[in-house]
Amino acid sequence: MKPFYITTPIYYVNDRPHIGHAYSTIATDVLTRFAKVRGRPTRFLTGLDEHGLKIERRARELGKEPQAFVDEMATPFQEAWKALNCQHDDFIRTTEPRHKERAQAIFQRMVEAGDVYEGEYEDWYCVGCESFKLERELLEGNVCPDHKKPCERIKEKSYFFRLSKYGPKLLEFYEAHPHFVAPQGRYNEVKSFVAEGLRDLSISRTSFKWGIPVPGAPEHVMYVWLDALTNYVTALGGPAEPGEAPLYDRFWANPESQVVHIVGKDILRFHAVYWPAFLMSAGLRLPSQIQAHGWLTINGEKMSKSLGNFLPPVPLAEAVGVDVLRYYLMREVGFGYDGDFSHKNLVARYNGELANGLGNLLNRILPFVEKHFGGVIQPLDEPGELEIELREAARKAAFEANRHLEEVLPHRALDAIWELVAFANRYVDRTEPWKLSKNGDERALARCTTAIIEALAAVSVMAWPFMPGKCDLLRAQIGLPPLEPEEGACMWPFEPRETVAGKKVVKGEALFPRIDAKAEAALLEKLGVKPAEPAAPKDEAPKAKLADEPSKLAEPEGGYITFDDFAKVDLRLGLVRSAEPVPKSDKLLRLKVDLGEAEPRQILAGIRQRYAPEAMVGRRVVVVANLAPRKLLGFTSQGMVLAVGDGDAFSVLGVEGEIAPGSRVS
Ligand code: ME8
Repeated sequence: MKPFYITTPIYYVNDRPHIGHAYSTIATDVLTRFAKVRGRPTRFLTGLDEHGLKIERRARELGKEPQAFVDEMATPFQEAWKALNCQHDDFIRTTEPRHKERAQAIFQRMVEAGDVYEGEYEDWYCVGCESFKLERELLEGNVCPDHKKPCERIKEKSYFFRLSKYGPKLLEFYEAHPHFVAPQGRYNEVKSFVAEGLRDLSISRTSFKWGIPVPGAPEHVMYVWLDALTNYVTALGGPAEPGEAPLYDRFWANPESQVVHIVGKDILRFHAVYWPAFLMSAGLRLPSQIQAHGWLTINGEKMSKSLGNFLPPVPLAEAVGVDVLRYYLMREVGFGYDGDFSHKNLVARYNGELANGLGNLLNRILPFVEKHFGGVIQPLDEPGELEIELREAARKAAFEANRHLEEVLPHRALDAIWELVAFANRYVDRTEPWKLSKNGDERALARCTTAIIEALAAVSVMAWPFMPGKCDLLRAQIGLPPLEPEEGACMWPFEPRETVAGKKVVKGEALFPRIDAKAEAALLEKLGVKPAEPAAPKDEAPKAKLADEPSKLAEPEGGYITFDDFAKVDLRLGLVRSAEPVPKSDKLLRLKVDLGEAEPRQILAGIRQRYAPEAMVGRRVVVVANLAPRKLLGFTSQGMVLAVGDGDAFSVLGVEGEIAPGSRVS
């Protein structure tokens, strides 16, 4: 099986870890665990970027020596990943000797390739980005558009890397590797940046000391991005000759190894342009893929210290549960797109998908196994039509979730898994085990309970990369051991199913106890989230019910409608199955929406400016189902998706929880 080497960015230690860092690290952990379940040899690297002007200045501001400062700051990161159950195999710090020596070796290889020359630099530099900036990239007053702070004018002696020479080679490489960067939209941005022509890059600094000395020229320190990027190779013991560094041989030099860098969109250029060029120059292999994810806002706002919404992940995980936080982050945010962390949505998803969806499925079925079969799961030798359908749904979920995880779309994998959960809950509604129990129909009850437990077993494996702790608890309740992936053994539940017959269920505590309004208020208070504004101040609330005093309300513009008028509008819940842009339109998306009918409907929605197609898939939306079809840009739209707002404050109307597609909205 192909080895899998995956990395997070190495984070700057000028501040403590926040939820954005946690998002990258959790995604990386999920993908590693998935590869493990598939039986692949894996290696997960994270670490810290400890050099550079930004860190040096921060240390000095605090009156500390840089080394003492970075040593102190490393601990909260290490503790955070442990608390979030992110099991990295290595944690590299760029101040470690093992990194410094090999980073210098890479620099030396670039020199030997004839790609480094001495010169003098004069340009704008943003310390926040640790990057030189083109004048045309800056806002008025030479302000960095990302950090909103003025750049510094820097003039100093420097070594330069002949980046310009690598432009054509990079373009050729991109052409030959159409999936090198995901998502595609960002890949296109990278390609145009390179196609516009690259300038040589300054790769050393002489005006400060906090960095790795350039080999043979100790008055220079290596540019912090060159230093940092090489961590992906140095942590494996590379560059090295075959046989010298086994990890490097297995995970980097080996052309079979799949090397994936998970990064935020802010640092894509460094990974997709500079890093491959450095590697080409040093004669080393290139990564297989750079996966750029989007940016998280917090309750709709940019995260920043001044807004007081800098969200550290550990207290949050302690309050809501590690697995719940992991699940929420991976489900809520479409990988590759910007997303919002909202405490309210977290609770809503928890109640809808975890408590009512998965937890409830388990609770609905175990008591019957205990009551009728002494807790022993019965064989399912003669599945009926409904059981065959449920098994088919599980098989489909396994294939889809696998495909989405291979394509690094964890949110879509969760959609596929939770469709199985919803399907299994519907199966329970249809088979009505409580009636079978009352009537003493034990044959049918055995079929029903085992069919559900089989589905739960499949979910416990597929959801394990996201929620390892909860999935092991779930497995314990259905008599299965904790999941312990082994190299070489694929455990993904494609086929055959895990044998559950003969195992004994052990009903334990509820996996996901519901959070009611009171508990939610307490949780939000504990997390310091302001309660939502009340709809209207008490003394302005209408004193009597609408039916008692209709005349006191101003009649709406256009007059009242009767209930019968309203009932003419057939509002339905629709589940978006697919979404794609409509060619020649910057407004429209073409959706396939499941309304519980034989075929999903095609609906055109003017939401493209606010929603990426990926972000729509799996959403439950409100659809006007009996609107006369109409043609738009050559496509027939068979309904309308409801939305509210305009500009940035715009949202399609959604529905929480696993309500079945086609349900009437009333
Ligand atoms: O850039 N939403 O380190 P860094 C989502 N040291 N992800 C976020 C985020 C947010 N609001 N904020 C941060 C560096 N991230 C360099 C990297 S790699 C060789 C060197 C995540 O501490 C995201 O992954 O500024 C982003 O790319 C990374 O943290 C930046 O971390």
